[in-house]
Amino acid sequence: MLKQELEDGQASLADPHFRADVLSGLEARPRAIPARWFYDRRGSELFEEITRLPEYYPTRTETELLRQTGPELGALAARGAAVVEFGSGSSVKTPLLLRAIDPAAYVPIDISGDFLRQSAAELGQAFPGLPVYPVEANFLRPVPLPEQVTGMPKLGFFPGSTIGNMQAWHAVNLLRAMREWLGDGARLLIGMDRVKSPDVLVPAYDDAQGITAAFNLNLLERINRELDGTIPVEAFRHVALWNDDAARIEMHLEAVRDMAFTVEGRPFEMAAGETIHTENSHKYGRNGARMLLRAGGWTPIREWTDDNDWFALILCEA
Ligand code: AVJ
Repeated sequence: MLKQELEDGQASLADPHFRADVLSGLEARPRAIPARWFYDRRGSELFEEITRLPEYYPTRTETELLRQTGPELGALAARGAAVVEFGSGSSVKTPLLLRAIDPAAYVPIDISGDFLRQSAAELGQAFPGLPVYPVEANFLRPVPLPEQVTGMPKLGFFPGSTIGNMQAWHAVNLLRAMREWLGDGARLLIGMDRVKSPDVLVPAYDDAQGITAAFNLNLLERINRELDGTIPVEAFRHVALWNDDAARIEMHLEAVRDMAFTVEGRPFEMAAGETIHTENSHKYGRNGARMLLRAGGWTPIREWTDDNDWFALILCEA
């Protein structure tokens, strides 16, 4: 709360993790800054806009899958389950799941307290009888679940292909950690984006309206705002490319001219054509997805995809 207020004012109280990631990321070769720093207030708004773009198929495809599979999911879910969502919840997908499952409790876990409280309050209104226990935590570290849900069977919900942001080793660690927190007998419903033609993938990350470019460039604005940076944002170009060897979309920010700037007083130089790597979005084929889940300690038991096989919703068992 305090930090948010300061972000809106003139003062800057930088998140020490943001500061460390940016400074070490700009010093590294190749330069790289983790994708999680996209999501300040402006970045979250731009991401919302991305999800409505004609080229960005994942959100609408996954939402439609949830709509279609709701009744079947309801039949598969344990009675009296607690739904544990990794991320603070989407205003569209989460209600679809909750309506289908009719759970005994809902536990959203998110790093951003602001978003968490807001979406928890909205869900509480839409589902008056449902106990909501928000947990403000980074789910990349051990998460203590609220004691109110101790005896309940757990259904983890990890939509949006967020797992795609992680390298495979990191994704496996996270899946194993989720299995630990949710316990024996738990289930996990996860959304994973499929490998497909670069003709579909690249425009999804480089849209005609330039919203994804603005989302990427906002990271530089955020650095200037919060870390007292002097980065010439207009001298950077958004780049989205398909890396076939790594089966991922990569986003980069490319310097279009030689430049020098400072961040928190530290000097940096970049030559024309040099890039900062800002995001990986891994895509998985049918077998690769199942292998990743198994490596993470989960057994896939049911899978739903759209007619194009562009996106998969996979239900797993611990
Ligand atoms: C939120 C990580 C799933 O990788 O598709 C969208 C983020 N980046 N456009 C994705 C994103 C650029 C998104 N995830």
